[in-house]
Amino acid sequence: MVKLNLDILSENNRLAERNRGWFEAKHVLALNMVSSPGSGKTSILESTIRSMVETQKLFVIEGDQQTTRDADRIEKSGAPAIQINTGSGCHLDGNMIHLALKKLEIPEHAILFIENVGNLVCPAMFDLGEQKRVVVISVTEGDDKPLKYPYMFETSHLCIINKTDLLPYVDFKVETAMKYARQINPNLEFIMVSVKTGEGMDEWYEWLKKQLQVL
Ligand SMILES: Nc1nc2c(ncn2[C@@H]2O[C@H](COP(=O)(O)OP(=O)(O)O)[C@@H](O)[C@H]2O)c(=O)[nH]1
Ligand SMILES: [Mg+2]
Repeated sequence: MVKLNLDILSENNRLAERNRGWFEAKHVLALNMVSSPGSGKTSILESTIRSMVETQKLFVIEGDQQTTRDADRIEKSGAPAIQINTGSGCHLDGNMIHLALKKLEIPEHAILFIENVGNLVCPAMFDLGEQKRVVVISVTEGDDKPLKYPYMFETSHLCIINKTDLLPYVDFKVETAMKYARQINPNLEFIMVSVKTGEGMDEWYEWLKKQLQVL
């Protein structure tokens, strides 16, 4: 059983490296957006697309178990999107991204957002070849999530804390969440946002621009 798990992951890692080479050759910034269901990944992407699409080439791969709802939302906001339905699967993998890349026809210097299946466990195990992993948590989820799902926070580069407009109504201590996450990953960056009010979104756009500069 252990051997089988290792084999699945090593095959995925091989395919992820192939994707990473493809992104590097085309100077494409690929971001793997991970979170529990409902933390606001699609909402963040919709706002980002509306704000940046005039000046930046943006593409989205949407992962969900069923439906094309998120890809439809993304397309409405103005960027090409492809939906991958994983069925009973709880994460995207390197081969799914490889197949989606063939269909999307992404030009050089684009940003590719990959919205993973909402789940703080399985997607952490599967490298997709992305340059950066962005974990989104929302203030309604509780500030102990970094302790309960450490591998996701350990493997992420940026943590977006969303729905700050709801902070007055919930028992979520931003400092506590950050402290727990830093215990696991001292290099993790944080941006606090509210998609609803727009607070913090400029900082996120600046972070994206900074990543493009170092490609
Ligand atoms: N109050 C509030 N609600 C939000 C915010 N961002 C997203 N939502 C809501 O949270 C729900 C889930 O958002 P969605 O983007 O579908 O999350 P996803 O499952 O991570 O893609 C939707 O009802 C959104 O309108 C926010 O900043 N503040
Ligand atoms: Mg979504």
